[in-house]
Amino acid sequence: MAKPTTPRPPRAQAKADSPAAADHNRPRPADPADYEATKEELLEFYRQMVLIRRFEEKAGQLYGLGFIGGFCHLYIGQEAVAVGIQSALEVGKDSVITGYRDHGHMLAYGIDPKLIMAELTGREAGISKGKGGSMHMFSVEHKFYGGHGIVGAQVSLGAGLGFAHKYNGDGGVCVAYFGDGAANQGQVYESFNMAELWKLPIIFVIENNQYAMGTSVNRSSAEDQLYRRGESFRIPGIQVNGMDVLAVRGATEEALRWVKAGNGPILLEMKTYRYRGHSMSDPAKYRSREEVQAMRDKSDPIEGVKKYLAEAGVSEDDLKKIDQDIRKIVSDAADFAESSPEPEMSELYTDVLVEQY
Ligand SMILES: Cc1ncc(C[n+]2csc(CCOP(=O)(O)OP(=O)(O)O)c2C)c(N)n1
Ligand SMILES: [Mg+2]
Repeated sequence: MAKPTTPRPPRAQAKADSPAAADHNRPRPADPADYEATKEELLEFYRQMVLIRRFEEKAGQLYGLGFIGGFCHLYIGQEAVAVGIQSALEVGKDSVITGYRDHGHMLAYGIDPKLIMAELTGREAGISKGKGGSMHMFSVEHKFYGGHGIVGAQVSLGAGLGFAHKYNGDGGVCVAYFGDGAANQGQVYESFNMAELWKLPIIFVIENNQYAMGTSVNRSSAEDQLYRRGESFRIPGIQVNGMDVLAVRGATEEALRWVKAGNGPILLEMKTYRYRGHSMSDPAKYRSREEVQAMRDKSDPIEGVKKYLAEAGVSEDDLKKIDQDIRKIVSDAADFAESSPEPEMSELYTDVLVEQY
């Protein structure tokens, strides 16, 4: 039986003098090509993705042992997104903002794993003095603006960061990451409107990991092709294989060209997948083990970059050396995070906003 087609109302015509009518001649971003990485760049992508994976595994263990309290959302499976995008940015010039699944983005911005791990264990040496925890980490020095627990809030704040880049004329671009679930939040669209109207230098990145807590994107989204979500604001969108670091980097290059040419925002939908539950307390009963295993087997981003490395003539032994280095970095970070002191009680009264704005 033929699938019933959705009835459509007649098409509206744009008025001749409306901006929409003038849009016909507007340039479009080019279809991005996969990035052509040098051997050194491939090695660096591998190193960073393995660092994120091992760091997150260790964080999961420390959580299980009771060293980490509160919420903890792991990024395992999504590594190619943060690494592919942020390798194209300039740390300290381009700003990054994301949600609560933020450890990977911090690592990809070169922030010291020790300071991140110590933040997770709530220690004074943590990047937010142990007072932010997993979801609320910042490094203004790196222009990494968190770490946000309110779903979608980072998109509006990101538009503000984009505005600041434009206002200050500092040549920076903001990257605002958010999830497939956050993409259904109202403030996202208010931000899209302002960002396009004011031609803000911002790349909106939807990390479509297929689930918002226990709800799959197809169950929650009337339009599940999320790269199209900017269309009614005339923000172009590109759908990207977020499990392939070279595809991610290639799309980021195109997005940066678009934004830096003064065209305003662009939307990248990264099709990706999280291997772990939503947070450490999620038994993930809403999907089958087979589904997760199939993703790991067929699309793992680290295995993917290994194939590129083999083609570039890099041996297994070279990779083992990197693996060992990373294991040491992560275990040193964990030792530091377990052994450094907790904040003084007086710290409870600092960094508290009391002024009125
Ligand atoms: C405004 C708001 N509503 C609801 C929540 C509860 N909540 C936390 S995470 C989440 C799901 C978000 O999913 P998604 O945007 O896909 O991001 P992911 O966790 O997959 O990275 C929800 C509903 C919240 N933190 N903030
Ligand atoms: Mg999601």
